[in-house]
Amino acid sequence: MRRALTALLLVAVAAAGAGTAALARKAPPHHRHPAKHKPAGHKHHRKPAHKPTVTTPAGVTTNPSTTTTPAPVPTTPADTTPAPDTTTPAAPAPAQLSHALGVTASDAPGGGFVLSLSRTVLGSGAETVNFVNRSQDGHDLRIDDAGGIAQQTWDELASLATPVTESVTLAPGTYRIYCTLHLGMEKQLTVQAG
Ligand SMILES: [Cu+2]
Repeated sequence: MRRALTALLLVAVAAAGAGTAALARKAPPHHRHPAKHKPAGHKHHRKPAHKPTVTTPAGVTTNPSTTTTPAPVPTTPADTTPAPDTTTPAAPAPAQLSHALGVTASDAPGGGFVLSLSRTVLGSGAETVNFVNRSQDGHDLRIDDAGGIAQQTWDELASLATPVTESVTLAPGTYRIYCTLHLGMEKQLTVQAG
């Protein structure tokens, strides 16, 4: 009988495998933990319990005032956070000026034609301007400075023709970019230093 039982136990242990191992791991800590915790926990509880009882009669009113002091602390980090944010965007702003412009001629939904720009502000200097005609009619393009003097011109592009890229050097100022064939097909372009 004993042999049969031990055999069964061995089989059970082998079959359980990890299960028994887990149980074996769980068992020892259970026994150890209560033993360690009990003395440690009791000591900790007793020590603070003694101190408050001694200090309570000395100054009960001083303790609440010190606990409310940490409240102003959160305002200090809040003040330091916005400071780096305001200084950071100021510097990279001039670097964002582009020197590339896309100009597209297209048919307006309600009739007529529309000229649209990929951006309305460029950095001064050498510019690359790409003229695209998506309209069902032909359009040309011209860039004039504020005095009406042409800075660059494009010949008429047939409907859906291959886009034409031209280079032009523009100084800071305001420019008029337009199609000479259709009144109202125009946009204003601003060139800034950079
Ligand atoms: Cu036009």
